[in-house]
Amino acid sequence: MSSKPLILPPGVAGHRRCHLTSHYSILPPEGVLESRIPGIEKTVIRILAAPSIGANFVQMLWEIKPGGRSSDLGEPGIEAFAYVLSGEVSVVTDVGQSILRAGDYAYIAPGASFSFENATDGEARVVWLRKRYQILSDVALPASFFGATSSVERVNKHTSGRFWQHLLPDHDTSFDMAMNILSFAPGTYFPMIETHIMQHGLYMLQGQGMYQLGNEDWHECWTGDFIWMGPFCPQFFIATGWEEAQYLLFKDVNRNPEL
Ligand code: UGY
Ligand code: MN
Repeated sequence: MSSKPLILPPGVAGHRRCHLTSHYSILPPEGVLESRIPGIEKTVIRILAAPSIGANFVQMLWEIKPGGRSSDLGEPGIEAFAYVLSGEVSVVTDVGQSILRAGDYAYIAPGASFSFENATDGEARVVWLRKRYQILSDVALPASFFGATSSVERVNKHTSGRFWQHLLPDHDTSFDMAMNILSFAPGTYFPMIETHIMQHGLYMLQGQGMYQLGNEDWHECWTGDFIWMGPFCPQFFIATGWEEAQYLLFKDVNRNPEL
């Protein structure tokens, strides 16, 4: 029998990883305790970002148990996005019903209805995001739709080994948010430290890496971690580990900053 040691990533640096500042947060999943929300049944809810920490959106993780379901979660003026991490969930919106599996998603237009049900005998895990839609007086509201990551093109924009998938229409100003999947081959990194007014809600889908957040803080992160980045938070990522790192990234876009 081989005596080769089994190497169990992901941690190569730090293990006290939870961190909250006024500019960003990093939340490893094990520390995010359960919430309850009226209208959602048989579902463990972990709230990851909310206006109370400075975010201009709400993001949460749902662990929907067999038989878990919701009433209509639509709210006037609020748009939403659901991304399935694992399992299978039936979703009903104003544009119909769909069975969503890992990598499938739904955009729910401002004010539109949304409800879900897990009719399987396994757990379904869903990332859920809500945001107050910023109306443009001369532009029609976007419409709800269902999508699948597997049919969204992977685009390489500049440095090699890094890819974007735009889950919502890119360069369509009726949308005031972007939801992108960013992928990084091991060892690849941003070409610059980003600083931008747009906020981020980042959910690590796969792999691991080192994130610079703020002026000089480095945080190791891996699958299942959540990061909120506030306006102008300096940010830089390098993928470590042996597999492609991937994260789902919310970004508020396409609007003139309010005065
Ligand atoms: O599009 C972005 O802002 C992206 N490159 N930022 C990030 O991944 N932190
Ligand atoms: Mn960014």
